[in-house]
Amino acid sequence: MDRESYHTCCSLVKIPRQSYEQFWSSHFVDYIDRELSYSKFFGKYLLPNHPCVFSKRFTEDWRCRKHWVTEEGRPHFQKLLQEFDETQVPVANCNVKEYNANPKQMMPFKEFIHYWKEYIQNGHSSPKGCLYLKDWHMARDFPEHNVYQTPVFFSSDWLNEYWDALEVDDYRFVYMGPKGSWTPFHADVFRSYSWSANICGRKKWLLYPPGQEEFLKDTHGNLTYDITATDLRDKAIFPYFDKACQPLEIIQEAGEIIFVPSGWHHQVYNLEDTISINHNWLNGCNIDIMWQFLQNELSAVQREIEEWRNTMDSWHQHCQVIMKSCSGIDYREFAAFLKIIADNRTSFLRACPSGNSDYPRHLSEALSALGPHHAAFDLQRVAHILECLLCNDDFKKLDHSTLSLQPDSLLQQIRETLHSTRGQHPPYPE
Ligand SMILES: O=C(O)CCC(=O)C(=O)O
Ligand SMILES: [Fe+2]
Repeated sequence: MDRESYHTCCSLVKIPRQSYEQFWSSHFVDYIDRELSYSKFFGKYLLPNHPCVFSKRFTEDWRCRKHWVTEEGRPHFQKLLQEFDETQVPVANCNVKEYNANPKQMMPFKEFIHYWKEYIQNGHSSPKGCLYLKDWHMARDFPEHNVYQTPVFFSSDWLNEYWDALEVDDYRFVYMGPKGSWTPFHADVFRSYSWSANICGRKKWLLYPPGQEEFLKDTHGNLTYDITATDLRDKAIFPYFDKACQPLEIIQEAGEIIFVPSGWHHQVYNLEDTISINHNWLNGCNIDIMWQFLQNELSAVQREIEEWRNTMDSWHQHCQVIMKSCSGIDYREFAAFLKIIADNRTSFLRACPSGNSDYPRHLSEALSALGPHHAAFDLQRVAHILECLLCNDDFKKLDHSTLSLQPDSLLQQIRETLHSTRGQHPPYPE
């Protein structure tokens, strides 16, 4: 990120995002077919939270685009079997609905491929239903494979940076599904962004901008499972459906990458036998959306167990436990997450320009490629969210003794870092 973009972005991030109605009336989804600077992507799509599609030239040199695909552009079952054979992979059944998702089971990769071949031979049908290999942590299971590179546009990725640091999880996935497999209506984990690249095959995406989901809930407040279901038109079940806008429909071809913005609900169909790489990610541009999501999740839990509020001393802690089990994160972990992101940028800025830092090579490469202005932007954003946390009544009520650094000390540390390294980046615009 250059000096000028840093200034623009720091100013832009302070004003509310443009309403999506304006986006609707003025935009088709941009198709990016030429070189695009990171700063342009940042200012035009990331910050405003608008979708776009990158052409296949952005995945042309990925190894999986050659190795996993036949000359005819179909999944190369033989090569895939050689690589992954007995590996256990998660497989969903698209024909079975369980709590607004499809139940998954683990099976050997070769069993899934055997099923897929039979499914094709049988005219894309099977008594077993339509199985979809999804959310497979292939990059984590096979770190030496290096079959694709995350494009620089998506490299400011706090979510995977944090989970990599804990060494327990990540949000980098491979999806493989026959024609007809699909993913029900949802928004992504913690309201993160996603990017998704088709290695082969085609997908149809139906996207709704944030806020529209309120019209797509039934009388009990449950989100529809299938946005094309006929019962949406039944006013007794979905009273607000007629207020919803038409979804944005995007057909994604082989090799193309779609950028799915934060909090946009979507439903996805494989129009052909399709393999894709999908990452969930978030950063300084949508961390406010994640923070809003966490507050909404906590409010929902609080409403649910409101009747016990005055009878339990540990009611607030209890709400956090429930929130963590339902949403995967609580306020304490959110603060720990912000600390790791801040610490990495602090040591990066303090080590600049000599560049000696002791975090993993790919992280140091990503921070160096994005540069000191970006690290400063990130620190400003962490500081802003810490200020919000410190003012939050629910956060104040929690026991902070287990945090390795108190949020107010972290905030102070960030301010000092930004001050002492200001030679590397201009001051934050007032
Ligand atoms: O490709 C799919 O089936 C779903 C992908 C998705 O939901 C995502 O990348 O966010
Ligand atoms: Fe998604």
